[in-house]
Amino acid sequence: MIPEIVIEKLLKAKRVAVLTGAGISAESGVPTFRGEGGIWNKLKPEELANFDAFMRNPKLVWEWYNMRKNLISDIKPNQGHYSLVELEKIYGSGFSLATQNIDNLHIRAGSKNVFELHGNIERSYCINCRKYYHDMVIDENKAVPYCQCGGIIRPDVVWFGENLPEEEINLSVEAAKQSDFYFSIGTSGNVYPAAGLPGIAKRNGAFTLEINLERTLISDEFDITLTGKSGDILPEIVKLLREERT
Ligand code: BJW
Ligand code: ZN
Repeated sequence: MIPEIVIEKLLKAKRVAVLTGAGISAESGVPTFRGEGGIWNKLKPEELANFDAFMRNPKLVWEWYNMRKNLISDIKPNQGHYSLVELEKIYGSGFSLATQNIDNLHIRAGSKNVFELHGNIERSYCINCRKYYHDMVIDENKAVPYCQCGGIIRPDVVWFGENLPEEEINLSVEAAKQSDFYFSIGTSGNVYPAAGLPGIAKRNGAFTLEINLERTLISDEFDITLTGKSGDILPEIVKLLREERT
């Protein structure tokens, strides 16, 4: 059940900004990091998601990313992703989507104005000469890919202690500040600076809505938290919004 105020605020809104996290892809079959079924209940982030861990054991880290890359290539976006494509059609250039996900599913679903805060698993780069590689096929026997220059190649993702891509985070902060309505979908709110975006939106006057299976560390930043699956709640919101707009 969607509270009436959500649709009222969306009808008035000119600018709608969205933050997504691993939860929006869970219904496509991508495991989340934390919470029920989270990969970090078994694997430790500090052993995989930082540069020192990569340099210590690049083979292990590449195995992890290759495993996830294979998983992602076999799956499809879900109704949550597609509903955000519908919202972009409604709000046009007033819509933007900041995602912490590296799985490319928003782009594959058809979202256009997407800011990838933590990189993209389909890109890699050489840590020596910064040459970029797209959709790199890794030689299973080598396990760790090297550039022509001899440098080691790493996934183009953002690990702990690393800066987020400047343009992406700046545009996401600007979108949060300018938004009339801010959605936070399927993120636990553990990881900054992304987790700070809903608070920025709220302090700048946006109506803020969280969609998650459960309350999170940042639930207090929201006017409303809807508990449930994003793949159920988002299509319902889009349906009600379309009905009211006609
Ligand atoms: C559903 C659902 C369904 C399930 N429907 N919902 C301020 C305070 C404290 C610390 C810091 C701070 N500022 C910076 C830091 C340090 C650090 C940080 O935040 N640490 C905290 C853990 C304490 N941040 C950084 O280091 C960042 N860089 C930075 O700040 O640079 C400046 C700097 C430089 C030098 C030194 C210090 C700072 C970089 C962060 C990079 C995060 N990288 C990762 C890995 C990316 C690559 C990869 O994917 O392999 O990004 S970590 C991992 O967590 C990944 C995710 O994008 C990120 C967030 O996770 P997310 O998306 O929220 O997923 P989950 O699993 O946590 O939650 C899923 C949610 O979905 C759950 O709530 C479920 O309930 C829900 N759910 N199914 C709806 N169907
Ligand atoms: Zn190189």
